[in-house]
Amino acid sequence: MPTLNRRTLLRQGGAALAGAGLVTTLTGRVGLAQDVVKLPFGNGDRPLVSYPGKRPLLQMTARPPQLETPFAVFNEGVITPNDAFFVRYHLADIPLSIDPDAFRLDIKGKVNQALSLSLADLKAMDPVEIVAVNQCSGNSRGFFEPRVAGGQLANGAMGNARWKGVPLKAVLDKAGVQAGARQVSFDGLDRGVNPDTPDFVKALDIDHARDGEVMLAYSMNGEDLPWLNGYPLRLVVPGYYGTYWVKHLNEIAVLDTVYEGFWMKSAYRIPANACACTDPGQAPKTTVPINRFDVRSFITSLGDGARVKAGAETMLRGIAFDGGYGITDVVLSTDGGRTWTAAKLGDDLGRYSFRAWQAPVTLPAGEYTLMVRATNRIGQSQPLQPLWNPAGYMRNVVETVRVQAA
Ligand SMILES: Nc1nc2c(c(=O)[nH]1)N[C@H]1C(S)=C(S)[C@@H](COP(=O)(O)O)O[C@H]1N2
Ligand SMILES: [Mo]
Repeated sequence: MPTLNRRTLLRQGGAALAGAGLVTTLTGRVGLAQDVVKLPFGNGDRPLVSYPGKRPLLQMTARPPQLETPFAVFNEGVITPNDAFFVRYHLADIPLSIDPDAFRLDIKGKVNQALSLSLADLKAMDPVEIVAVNQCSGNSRGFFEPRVAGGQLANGAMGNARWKGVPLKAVLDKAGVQAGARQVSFDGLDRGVNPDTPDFVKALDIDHARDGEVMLAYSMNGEDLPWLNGYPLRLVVPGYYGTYWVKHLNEIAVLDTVYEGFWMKSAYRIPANACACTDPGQAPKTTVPINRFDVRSFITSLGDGARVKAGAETMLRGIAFDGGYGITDVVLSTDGGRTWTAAKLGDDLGRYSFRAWQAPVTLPAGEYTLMVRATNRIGQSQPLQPLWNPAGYMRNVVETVRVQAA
């Protein structure tokens, strides 16, 4: 339904600065929900709502905006269009206007020279580009059995884009990291409405922060970052869950301690074991911060319940990705996992990107359980039975699509 609060919020945010000219605001209306998508789990009704800069997406919450990409988008190509890219926020006080000329990224803490960099300063540095998947830790959480608390997402809290910006390392080197540095923390312009809500701040170990791949991105698929994806600057942490990809990034601090804020110490932690799992219903004894993606693959060309022409060749298509080792194999089963055949991989856009795959199948009349399973360069693959953890993170069971050939 129309989100009255949200619309008023947008109007006020825009009106306060209308005419200022130099200020970029989140303008446009939140569209009326035209349709409702039914996700295949309890309480799965999601209105399709269009936000500024976005085509209609599945709205999980309005305050803050949390939007999921309709799954059919992933069959259109391996790059997710900016207007279809999912949106996730924790805190309701998101920035509604930013002056790109006045915007500064501050770098402080255990550095020789604190810096305050403008967008122009950042854009004057040597740019780098990388194609990388951003995926929420809780992507697919709605499929957990037994159910778990948290955003009930289907498989659309992921996307793949070409990010452009400067290596975080280059900026840290400019500031001069001091001996004894252990972590780097990242904060953006959003806040909680209630002052007691912990600010969304994330941290990376110093070696990770300086690996040359972690990026301060100002562009996505050749355009400015969409507002709701972190305009004007966000962290890109290739191969790592989206929680680290801090949006509207304006403050970086080099620390000689391990950062202990809520979003690192209490939230976004996984069981400290090889499967990141527990017995259903059990809490883990020890936890570590969530980190790299596990391996996933999807059939995108057919949805559950689809019909194909019996006896004719059907080209099955889909995507696969992992935490950055690179997908080496995708196999497909049409008999519920008894036998598997290799799919053909599409163009390699780099080890952090979605990798397209395709496989021709010819199915005599009948019902079929299609399954897809990917393996990466270090031999990691996907479990045939779903793994469970209380936060509903890292789902990567082999996906199943039931189809009928007639
Ligand atoms: N400033 C800020 N950055 C943030 C968050 C947030 O709440 N605030 N959420 C994180 C989480 S959990 C995810 S999954 C990604 C989602 O990125 P997107 O909204 O661009 O798709 O943003 C991350 N960056
Ligand atoms: Mo997330």
